[in-house]
Order: sequence, then C-alpha cells, then structure tokens
Amino acid sequence: MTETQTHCPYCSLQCGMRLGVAPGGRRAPEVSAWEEFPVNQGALCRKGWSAAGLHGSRDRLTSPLVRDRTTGEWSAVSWDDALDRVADGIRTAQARGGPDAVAVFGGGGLTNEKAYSLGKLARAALGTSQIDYNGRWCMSSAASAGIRAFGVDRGLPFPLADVEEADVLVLVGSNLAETMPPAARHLDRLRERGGRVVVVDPRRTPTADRADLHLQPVPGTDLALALGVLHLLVAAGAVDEDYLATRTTGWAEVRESVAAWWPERVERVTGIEATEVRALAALLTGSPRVMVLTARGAEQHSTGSDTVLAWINLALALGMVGRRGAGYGCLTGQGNGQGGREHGQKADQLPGYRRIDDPAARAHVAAVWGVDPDSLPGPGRSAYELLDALGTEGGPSAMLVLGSNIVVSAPRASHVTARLEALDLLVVGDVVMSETAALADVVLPVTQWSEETGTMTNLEGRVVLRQRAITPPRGVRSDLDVIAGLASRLSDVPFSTDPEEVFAELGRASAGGAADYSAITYDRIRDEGGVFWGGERLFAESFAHPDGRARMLVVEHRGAAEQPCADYPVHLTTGRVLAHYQSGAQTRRVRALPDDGPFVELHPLLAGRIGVAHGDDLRVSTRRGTMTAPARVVTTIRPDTVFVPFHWVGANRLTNDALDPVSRMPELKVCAAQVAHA
Ligand SMILES: Nc1nc2c(c(=O)[nH]1)N[C@H]1C(S)=C(S)[C@@H](COP(=O)(O)OP(=O)(O)OC[C@H]3O[C@@H](n4cnc5c(=O)[nH]c(N)nc54)[C@H](O)[C@@H]3O)O[C@H]1N2
Ligand SMILES: Nc1nc2c(c(=O)[nH]1)N[C@H]1C(S)=C(S)[C@@H](COP(=O)(O)OP(=O)(O)OC[C@H]3O[C@@H](n4cnc5c(=O)[nH]c(N)nc54)[C@H](O)[C@@H]3O)O[C@H]1N2
Ligand code: SF4
Ligand SMILES: [Mo]
Repeated sequence: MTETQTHCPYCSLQCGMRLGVAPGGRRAPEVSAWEEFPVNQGALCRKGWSAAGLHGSRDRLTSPLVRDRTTGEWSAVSWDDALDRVADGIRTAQARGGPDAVAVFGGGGLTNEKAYSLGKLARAALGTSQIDYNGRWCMSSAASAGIRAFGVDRGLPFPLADVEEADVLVLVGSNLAETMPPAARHLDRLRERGGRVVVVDPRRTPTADRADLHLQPVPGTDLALALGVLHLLVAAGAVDEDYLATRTTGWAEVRESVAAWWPERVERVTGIEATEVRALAALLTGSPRVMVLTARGAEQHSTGSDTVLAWINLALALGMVGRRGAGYGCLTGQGNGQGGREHGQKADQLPGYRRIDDPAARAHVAAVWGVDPDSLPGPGRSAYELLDALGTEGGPSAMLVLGSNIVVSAPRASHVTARLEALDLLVVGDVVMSETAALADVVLPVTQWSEETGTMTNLEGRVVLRQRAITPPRGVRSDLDVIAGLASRLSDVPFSTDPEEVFAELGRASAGGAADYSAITYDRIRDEGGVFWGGERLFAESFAHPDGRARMLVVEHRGAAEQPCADYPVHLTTGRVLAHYQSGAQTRRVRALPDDGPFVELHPLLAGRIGVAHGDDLRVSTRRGTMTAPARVVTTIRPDTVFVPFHWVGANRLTNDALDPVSRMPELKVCAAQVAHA
C-alpha cells in the first residue's frame, strides 16, 4: 500500500485523510485516518469515509464527448478535436456578439490554482467580463457583510477550535452536526466546559439537539431577532461602550435603530416567543466570551447581507470581535469556499481579493499576466443575472462551466435550464455526466480530487494541500489542461498546467491584495500542516478599514421577498442532509451512501390539515414550479413551514430568484408554497 496524505473532496472543513493505494492499483483505494491533521484529528463524516467510492465507477467520464443537437446522440472525440470545437465555437460567438458573448461559470470546489486560472482565462485570454460562480449561492451575503463591517472577508477570522473557548456560542442558520459533523465535537467540549450553545433554526436539527436554547424563527426573520436582542442588551447596559468608542464607528445610529425593537414586536415578526428572545439576551449579558456564527440558513436570503450585518453589530456591541474565543464568523461551505472567492472567478474581482474596477489592482495583475491593463474587462454579471441573460439579446451565447451542476442547484431551475438550452454552445467539464453536462454540446472529462494536486483554503482561511494519490483513468485531463488548452488556441497569454507553478503565479498576482498568498508555498503547507493567509487570528488590534475601525451599519428588517398568501400559505425552506453533497452529482453515485431521493418535511398539524400521512406523496408548488416527493411527518419543524433537501432535481424548481441587492445572493431559503396530497 502507498499512503498519501490528502483532503476530502467535499466540504469546507477539508478534513485531512490518508488515501491508500495497492501496488498496480488492483484494489479500490482506501481512506484511513490522518490523526495529526488539526482540523478533524482523524474524524471524518460518512461522505469522507466513502469518498473513494467514485474510483472505478462506471459513471466516470473518460473521453471527451460531443452531442448531436438533432439526434441528441453523444459521440466520443479526441481531446484535440474537442478543444478545437470549443475554440471555434467561442470564436464564432465572439465574432458575432463581441468579447462578452462568452460566459464562464466556476465553482467553490475548484482548487485555488483552478479558480485563479479560470479567472485569468476569462479576463486575459477570452477578454470577457462574464464570469461568476456558484459561491454566489453560498457565501456571498456573509462576504459582502464582512467587507462592509470589517474591511475584509475571511469566513472564520480564527481557528475553528476556538469555538470551544466561547462561553456562549450562537449558531444562526447552521446545521453543522450534519453539514460538518467532525466540527460538532467542539460544541460538546464547549458544553462540557460549562459553556452554552444557542441554535436559531426553523427546524430542530441534530445541531439544535445539542443546544441549551433553540429558537425556531419563521424563515427569513433572523434580522429582526438580532435587532430585538441588541435592543435588550442596550436596555440591560450590557454593551461595551469603551470598545464601541475606540474600535468602531456608527454605534450611535445603530443604537437608535434598535430602540423600537421590543421583544413583543420581535415575537410578532419572527414567531419566537418574547420570553425566548429575553432568554437569549440574558445568556449574552455579562458573558465574557460570546461567539456568533452564521451559515446558509441566515444568509441565503434577499436580506442575507443585512442579516449578517445585524449579527455582526451585536457581536461588536458586546465588544467581542477580536477577542479570543469570541467574535463573529461565517461557516463557509464548499471545499474551497474561501479560496474560491479570493482569486478572481467572481464577477467583480481580480486575484488576491482585488477589485476589478481598481486601477492599481488592474495594473498589478496585468503585469503578472503580461497583458495591457486596458485590455482587461470590467465587472460582469452576478451568477443568477448571468444565467438569466444566457441566449438573450445582448447576453452570452456560449458558456464554459467547470465545477458546478447548475441544473440542480440554481434557483428557479426550470427557467435557468431553459436559458442553458438557449445557448449556441454549452461546454461542461466534469467527472461524471451531471444533469448540467447532459445538456452540453461538449463534455470534457476531468480528473477528480485524488488524481491531481492543488491547494484548497478551508473555512478558517487555512491553505491546505491536496496531494495526488491515484493515477487518473486514461482519457481524463485536469481542469488546468482544459484551461491552458483553450487559452493556447485563443490567445498568446501563457498558462501553466503545473499546479505548483500556477500557485507561485497566484502568489505573485495576489501579493499586496487583501488575500495575499505570496508567502505560502507547497513546502510550507506540507511542513506546517496548512498555512493561514493573513495570520491565524485577525482583528485583535485593528480592522482592515483604513482607520482600523469596524463599521457599524444601520440595517432594517424587510422580511422575505415572497410572503405567504391564500394560494401559497406555507413557508418553504431548503437545505442539506448528512449523506449527500450539494447537487448530489458525486454522492448520489457513491454506492456506500444511501440514496432515498428527496422528501418533504412537514409538521403533523399541517399534515393533518391537508390529509397527508407519513410516506404519502406530496405535491409542493410555488409560483415558479412544482415537485412531488414523499412526506416526512416530523414534530421538529414549525407547523407553518416545509423543508425540502436540494440534493435532487426538484427543490430548485420551486425556489425564488429574488436577489439580495448588495451580495446578489438568491433567496434559496424561503418562499411561499402550497402543499397538497399528490
Ligand atoms: N452533508 C452535507 N454537508 C455539507 C454540504 C452538503 O451539501 N451536504 N454542503 C456544504 C456547503 S457548500 C455549505 S454552504 C454548507 C451549508 O451548511 P448549513 O448552512 O449548515 O446547511 P443548510 O442545510 O443549507 O442550512 C442550515 C439550516 O438552516 C435552516 N434554515 C432554513 N431557513 C432558515 C432561516 O430563515 N433562518 C435560520 N436561522 N435558519 C434557517 C435549515 O433548517 C437548516 O437546518 O454545508 C457544507 N456541508
Ligand atoms: N435550494 C437550494 N439550492 C442551493 C442551496 C440551498 O441551500 N438550497 N445551496 C447552494 C450552495 S450553498 C451551493 S455551494 C451550491 C452548490 O451547487 P453546485 O454548484 O451544483 O455544486 P456541486 O454539486 O458541488 O457541483 C459540482 C459539480 O462539479 C463536479 N466536480 C467536482 N469536482 C470537480 C473538479 O475538480 N472539476 C470540475 N470541472 N468539476 C468537478 C461535480 O461532479 C459536480 O457536477 O448549491 C446552491 N443551491
Ligand atoms: S465533514 Fe466535510 S470535509 Fe470532513 S469528511 Fe465530511 S464532507 Fe469531508
Ligand atoms: Mo455552499
């Protein structure tokens, strides 16, 4: 057996694991524990233990494929033929519609090297501004709030294990016991130490089962809860006036803005009883270390960015941000959710978290790429706006997708699918024939995590090295080869296919930016068990704004874009289950993981009212679409709310494409729905 230290292909914990391969590769690769890696200390969730399950799978793509649009038939072609066709299609599109006729869609699961090269491909080789990625569905609200409040966006500005040192931990819209199971041990240790855990979630999840206090809001009302708690903290004299005076600006306005948020008003908006709002404020009052963490439950809303700001205001008002074992953090989701948002696959961004509309940033990055700064395009459309524009007058007519299964995971998915079908050319690079790849004209088979080397930046800002452990199947190439192959056909700008070389170039391009990787090398990552960019803990002395102070910004409760009405009387929310990852493209194909299909969670009171029993088929409809799935009748959800996991086609036919005005995050976590016996 050859054993290689590497990291899980899935979520943002990037759990360390060893991957063992028998000589000659005759037996299936085996995952084993890597105890020394600090983040998970050898623990993995069942997705991690079974992560090698796609190796040798018959579903693996091993040849480039092209689809005949009239017959719908696929045929295998050579790599050269496939890349020539794609390059021709891009040339045709751009000859007709200009540089922006080509779009690029990336993913937060791509390595830093790939995310960086993809952004460079778009801007320097294709000259298009039309690039964005699935992180827009994921962390964009927390990112924009972090930038506005702290001047920098790093999901957790401290190591995850610091959680254990908090006296009160408030988890707003996170189900980490199912979405990052090895992290749940920190909650247990915190409670063993006498600390308290508060969970805010419309469902009593396995995470809420570990809480001392569980608040069950109406989906989309977390902002009002934060305002109400801050109101009580002010009344109790629990705010840290010294900290507010020396480390923040804007407190007077924020204090004023929460004056009318008395608990009974919070109860009317959120459905959380006033006594429980008071209980939360009482827990926070006088606690030396309060930590607030948000995740997608609070963030995936048309009010997501303001909601995060409201919780940041609360942490600042208590003087917690920058204190050890306290403060605010966002639990980023995808494997490279942090690094994927730093190196230029975002519509408004250049590597190192630079802004594409900043002349100095353009000059710096253009020099690294060897191009004229004036040749770089400006900001493009955000993910949903980009997908919505495909195949329309003035919108892109060709698109390259790497690392996202849009058909399953984008909001208002039927509409988005129609837009994809309206393209003249859709190119998808994937490891399997995902639902999105199935619509493509050209499918490019790429290597997966264990077959290639690259860096990922986990939810703590720790840059880790995924090392190649396995020889890829014949016929498969890395995304870096795809990117370089297209670039060489369409421009003179050089692109390396060697990950370590690309990482060094990324370091130069990011040097001096907000996320500066220039001091990080593969050797350092190997020697140090991962390297934090910007340091392990941020904000102890100052924030990243020029005056060093955090900004407290007034935010108002607005509520969900779509409210229940006579036709659509219940709230629909969506999320995850432990055994499946995202669109399920990978985990639905791993035999060791159960695939029972989607379901609709609802409360016995609602089930009784509509005459549905556990296991009956239920039809869920919204203004955008309909799906049918078996009912799961549970007492753990609010009676006015239903929940559907999004790992299968269906949930996103229902979801609302209302966008947050700042982050452009779609409202994946709440809309108005109708449920009935199918
Ligand atoms: N098993 C598994 N783990 C994963 C993933 C996966 O697909 N599967 N994906 C990874 C990724 S990319 C991400 S982003 C993370 C996401 O991690 P989480 O954010 O923990 O996951 P979600 O299930 O999307 O949402 C969390 C909770 O939000 C609740 N919720 C819904 N609406 C609201 C609301 O309005 N307010 C509040 N307070 N809560 C609400 C839901 O009931 C749900 O329990 O998980 C990562 N880990
Ligand atoms: N209703 C609802 N919708 C949601 C959410 C929700 O909570 N509710 N959550 C949103 C969130 S937070 C996220 S992050 C998105 C994620 O949704 P998607 O963007 O669909 O994410 P994945 O399913 O991880 O898709 C990754 C695709 O890339 C492929 N792949 C894996 N590794 C590689 C690689 O190295 N290179 C290439 N080229 N391909 C690779 C996989 O096989 C898969 O097809 O879903 C969002 N959609
Ligand atoms: S918690 Fe996340 S990184 Fe860890 S094994 Fe599970 S899916 Fe992989
Ligand atoms: Mo995500």
